[in-house]
Amino acid sequence: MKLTFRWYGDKDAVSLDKIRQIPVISGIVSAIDDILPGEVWPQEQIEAIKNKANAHGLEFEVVESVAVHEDIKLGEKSRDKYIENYIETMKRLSRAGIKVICYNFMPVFDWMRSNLRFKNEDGSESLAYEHDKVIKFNPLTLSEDLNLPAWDKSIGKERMKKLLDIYNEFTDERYFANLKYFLDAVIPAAEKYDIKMAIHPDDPPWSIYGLPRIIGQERNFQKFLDLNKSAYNGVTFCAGSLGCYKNNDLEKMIEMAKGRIHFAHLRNVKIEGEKDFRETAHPSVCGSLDMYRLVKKLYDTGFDGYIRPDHGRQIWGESGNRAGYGLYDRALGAMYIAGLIEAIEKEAKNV
Ligand code: DNO
Repeated sequence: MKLTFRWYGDKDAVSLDKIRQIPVISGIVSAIDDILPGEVWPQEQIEAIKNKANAHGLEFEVVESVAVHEDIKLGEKSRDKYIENYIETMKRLSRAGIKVICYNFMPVFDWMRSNLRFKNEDGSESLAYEHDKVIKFNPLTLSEDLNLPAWDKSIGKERMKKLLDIYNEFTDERYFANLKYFLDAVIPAAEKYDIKMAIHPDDPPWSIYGLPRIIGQERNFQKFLDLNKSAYNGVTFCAGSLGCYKNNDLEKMIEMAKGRIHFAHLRNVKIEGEKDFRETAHPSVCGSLDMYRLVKKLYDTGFDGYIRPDHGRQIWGESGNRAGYGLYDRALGAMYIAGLIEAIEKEAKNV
């Protein structure tokens, strides 16, 4: 297993100089900043990220994310052109040595929270989700109030309204069919270029504003894996996204996706209601998930891919970073995960 760390490029308050000082981090997970979904990634910009990482003794083998253009999700005629662009980007990424692409198929919004500064008892701050609050937000003006990295801020109000109207007519089946169309087109390219595709679960894995959000509940998990049975059609095992839904049995889901998990995001959440949760520090004792058992299950099922710590709390007065992506708490998370891995590996090998 390789422990990695997300880096948001030159504008990231968490610089590569800092990341390289976290022990046992082998590489960064990154993407070209500010590129619009659907555009072909310029080779020089891909190489530039790689060169910067390498100059700091870090690898660049995982991209998070290559965004899927909305027309592909909608199943518009223009999707073929965007799929072609996607495949060209994959080809260029493979030239730079990229092994895994993390992407998602969430309509319109990426991940969602209701509070970016939930005050914990110890004075730290967490990202939190309360469903009643989220559904009261006006989705048309949401990105003015909430600044979540990964949201496409180029969608104006009018387009947003249109999208919401169109998606409200969608059934999950139709959305699955559009995902299958995308997978059947890109997975042969993934095989050719030896790049593993790792879909990120919807976060949280339930519908909001009537949008189809189909990835992340156990009942749909096998269905996703069966859409295209290539081992290159895999998942990002995001413990926090999957773990905030109380009906998910995470260890069972690891078993289901054996050999198809190409990337893991490990973080803990505290489930506080049917559809309410708060992000916590990484250790098991802090949240609802047993992180030891998850890492152990990953190890026992032969997972040998990339892991990264996920969102951190805001601690020690850190400021100026993207929501969830400060340095301190993620570095603590990385060390905790590194400890779990060392113990599990040594115990298994009896050393
Ligand atoms: C949130 C991230 C997501 C993720 C994308 C992958 O912190 O985990 O934004 O990068 O959904 O496409």
